[in-house]
Amino acid sequence: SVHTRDQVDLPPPAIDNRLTVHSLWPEIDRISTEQIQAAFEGVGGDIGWQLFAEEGDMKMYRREVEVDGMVMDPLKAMHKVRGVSAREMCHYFFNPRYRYEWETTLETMTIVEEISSDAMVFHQTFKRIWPASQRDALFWSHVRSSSDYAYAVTNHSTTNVDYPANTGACIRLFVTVCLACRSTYPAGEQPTRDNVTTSIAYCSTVNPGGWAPAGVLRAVYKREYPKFLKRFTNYVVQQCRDKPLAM
Ligand code: 16C
Repeated sequence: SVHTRDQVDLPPPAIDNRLTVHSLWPEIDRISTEQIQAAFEGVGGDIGWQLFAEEGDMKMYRREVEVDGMVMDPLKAMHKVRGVSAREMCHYFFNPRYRYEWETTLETMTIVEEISSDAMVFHQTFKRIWPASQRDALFWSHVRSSSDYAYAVTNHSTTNVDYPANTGACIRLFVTVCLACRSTYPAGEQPTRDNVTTSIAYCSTVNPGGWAPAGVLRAVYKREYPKFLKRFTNYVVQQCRDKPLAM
């Protein structure tokens, strides 16, 4: 019926065997483990995270990093969402079926390889930011359960002979993204849509891959990252309404 989400579609609770025999597995495992650990770390300490956007439970921090005049500011966002689980959040972030519904920076998305139920390779082109050239990206995406009621999706740039960089109109950018989520509910109760809360940590580092004006780039991400996280979380809440909670 229209009210049931395919259980088979949801991120699997354990790593798919087909992924562990793939040539990308050692890299996927290492980078995912590192990214998930870093995502769950706080923003205190001397690393120097600066708050640049705040709205309700959502807080966004960045560090200003330039390499040869190119902006590569790491971003870290924290949010809390009620009524949806970590697994559901990651399901909608990972599964390409929903991507055009929440991702507003996309021009095109191509599935390059379906590695397993929990890993894929994507090619994406993005809307052009004037006056820079249009960008594209080629990255693997992996969803996993990291502990009880915690799931995460890691996206990281890769290469593929069929998708060479910088041959057409686009400049290839490089991305490392991690959406790490953890759900909690009151001790002694069963989890339900009414009592579950999911904490979200979203970390992103984008290397523009070639010249782009620093001022324009910082103005764009200051607007686009909050827009993305609000839109994506609202989208998941809407999608999950009237569906059984999947922990
Ligand atoms: O994580 C997000 N989306 C995932 C699924 O698509 C995936 C994507 C990662 C790509 C992130 C890079 C996006 C570059 C977009 C450039 C065009 C923006 C157009 C804006 C509208 C005019 O992990 C959610 C991603 C949310 C992205 C927010 C925008 C970040 C901009 C960062 C600066 C990019 C440098 C581009 C150099 C011209």
